[in-house]
Amino acid sequence: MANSTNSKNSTSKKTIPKKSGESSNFQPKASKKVSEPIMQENDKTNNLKQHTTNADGQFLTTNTGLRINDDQNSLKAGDRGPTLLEDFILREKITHFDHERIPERVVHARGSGAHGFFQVYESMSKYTKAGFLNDPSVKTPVFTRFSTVAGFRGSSDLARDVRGFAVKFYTQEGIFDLVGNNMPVFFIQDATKFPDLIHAVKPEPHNEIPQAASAHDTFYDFISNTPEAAHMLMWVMSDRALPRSLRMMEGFGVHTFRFVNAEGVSNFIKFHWKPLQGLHGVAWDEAQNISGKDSDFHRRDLWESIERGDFPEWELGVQIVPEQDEHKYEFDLLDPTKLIPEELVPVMRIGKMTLNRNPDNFFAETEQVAFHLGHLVPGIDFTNDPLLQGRLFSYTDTQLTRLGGPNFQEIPINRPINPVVNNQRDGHMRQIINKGKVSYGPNQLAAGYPLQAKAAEGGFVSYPERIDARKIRERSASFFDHFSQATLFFNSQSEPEKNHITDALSFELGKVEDVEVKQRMLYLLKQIDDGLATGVAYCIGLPIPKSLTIPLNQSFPADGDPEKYRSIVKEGSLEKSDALSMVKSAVNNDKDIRTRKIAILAADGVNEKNVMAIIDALTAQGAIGEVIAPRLGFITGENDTQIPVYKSFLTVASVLYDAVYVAGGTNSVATLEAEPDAVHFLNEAFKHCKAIAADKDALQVLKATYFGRKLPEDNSDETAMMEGIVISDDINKLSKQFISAIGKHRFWEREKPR
Ligand code: HDE
Repeated sequence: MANSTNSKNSTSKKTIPKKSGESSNFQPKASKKVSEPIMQENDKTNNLKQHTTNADGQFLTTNTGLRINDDQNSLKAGDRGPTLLEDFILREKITHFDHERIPERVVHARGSGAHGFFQVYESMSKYTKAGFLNDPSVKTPVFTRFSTVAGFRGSSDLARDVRGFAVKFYTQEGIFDLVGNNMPVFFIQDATKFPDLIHAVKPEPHNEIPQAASAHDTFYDFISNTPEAAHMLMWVMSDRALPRSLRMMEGFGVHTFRFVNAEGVSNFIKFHWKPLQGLHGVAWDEAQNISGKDSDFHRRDLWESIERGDFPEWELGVQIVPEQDEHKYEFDLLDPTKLIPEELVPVMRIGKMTLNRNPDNFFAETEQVAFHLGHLVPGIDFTNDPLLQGRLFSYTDTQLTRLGGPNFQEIPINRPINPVVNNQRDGHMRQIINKGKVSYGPNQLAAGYPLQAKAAEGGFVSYPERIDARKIRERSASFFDHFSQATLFFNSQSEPEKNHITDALSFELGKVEDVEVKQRMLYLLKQIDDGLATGVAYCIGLPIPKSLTIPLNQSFPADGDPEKYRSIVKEGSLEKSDALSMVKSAVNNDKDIRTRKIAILAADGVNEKNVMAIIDALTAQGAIGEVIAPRLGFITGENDTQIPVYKSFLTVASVLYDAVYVAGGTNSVATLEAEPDAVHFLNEAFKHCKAIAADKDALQVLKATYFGRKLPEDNSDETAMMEGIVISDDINKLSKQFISAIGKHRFWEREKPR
């Protein structure tokens, strides 16, 4: 690794030439050895500490440090008189308040972040010289921000949408940002279409409706004229767009990047994040209800799990394609609407990220953090993916407005841990005090400092890719297969997952008002899968058109030949890829129920022994059991034990839980059976295919539900009444079976037969 100084007891040092006042040469001759500090996980936290403050034990002051005597009353001419302009304390306070808001991100406005660290498993020096990927003893601090794309800053977490997955690595060689999504492909192939895509998906400009939703005319008008979006559309209509938790979703770098090693050898790579909490989604009906019951559901879940010490973890994976294989596949590696199926190139898991600290201040950290693909370290480089290339412009540009000027890198969360030294100066809100009269290079007056670093000294050198080309506005013909991978994605899903996609499209197009747009969409869906198009056509009550008067693909120049831009359907080498299905992909710990939330329905007279036994059994598995009763406070068990109530039916709903247990006890059961909220709670849990357990004497509560009549009359020998519903008078047996049912996440086969 170039400039590696990371290993413990490291003696390796970076050489920085020493200033020589005598020298008339720009490159000083003498040199000084500077040993670099060993990088550790708390380095960024310590770095942030100098900017952190609190009011403990302190007097209230103005911004100039003047102690304030009265913060309750403004300065007036008499106690009933007008307020005086002289009141500089009032004016300072109000002025600051008036300017508290900054523009929200134009996309990815709603987000949640956390601190943590990344550690590589073993040196990747064979492929990359990036220091943080070379030394397994180094814990590189990270700040990660998850987001939705379309909604405003105050919108619901559970919108059907792509999720941003942006990681800032504070490495010893500078900041590396991996600014990805929870889906491995994107809607468009060229950056110039991004404003169109976002204008189409955002609330419609005349009435600003709908919020955080793609189910409207302008989005499908754009999509139905943009067949390159077909593959991404499948992902967004799948349950990937409805994560159970930010901790339970995958992440992807999307574009093809390069790793470059110390010898200058480059390999193409795709980045992946694999969640160790499992990979799970929720049902669409559930997502809509969560948005009403707790629109901070994902933010709260991330925050609470870190506070509890259940630190979320992801493994960083890479797919590596040697340079000579660039043209080996039927898709183009530079096309961001294509993925490399894991069956063709397996994902190598190379390290792990752990998020273990919540921000101290949402605005200062999560809101002000600025990501950018161009935050790069030696050993990682770009490809010519036209979407990636356009992003390289956008991310700095947007911060100038959002964060107010060119010094946004000086905001504490955005500062690297290693020194920043250059001749950039001044601008709004400059924080650093640069000494000396020299702010240019080359210079002689400052002996040439700051110096350019050679590659061996850690200087970044772009990969010298050979380019021999004409300057043209064109897409490569290798980008025109818009449907093969959309079909591959659809075919790779389990039956319930396919049904969810059909339902999602029926919902979305059901909300579209323009008939022509709907029909174009049906035509487009038919190119992906006949059954899918037929299913959606049936639900929205329209026929699939046989042909279109205006060609499907509108992404061609004014005097381009539409024939040339026709979508080509290529036969892929794969018919199915299990890794594309959340249900089928074998993600680590999927059976694990750690951090799952289980509702325990109870009322006065409950069988407290069983309540405690279930809570203990769940806690032993790392899950969380919460007692929910008709009112807050305490309920009294059948043996007079006082049991604290965590939430009442008024403040929570079944959609906020992963599974439900109904405890026995004559009076409790009678209350719950007659309590519409308790019955509704169970109905929803059943509808959303969740595990349900009940003590045998609580069976009558289940019988009061809409699915009660589906339960077998005689269950004398069986614990499992039907898939995912367990009942028993033996609490140990019940706990075991219930835990195994929760581990299966959902029982989708319960959904209506089609
Ligand atoms: Fe972004 N994107 N994007 N994007 N993006 C932004 O930058 C943009 C794209 C992604 O938590 C903005 O700082 C263009 C793909 C994430 O702060 C903006 C194009 C992927 C985040 C911007 C894309 C992403 C952003 C808005 C097409 C997945 C949130 C605020 C060429 C690989 C980062 C900001 C955070 C944010 C531009 C496409 C991911 C406007 C022009 C593809 C996770 O600069």
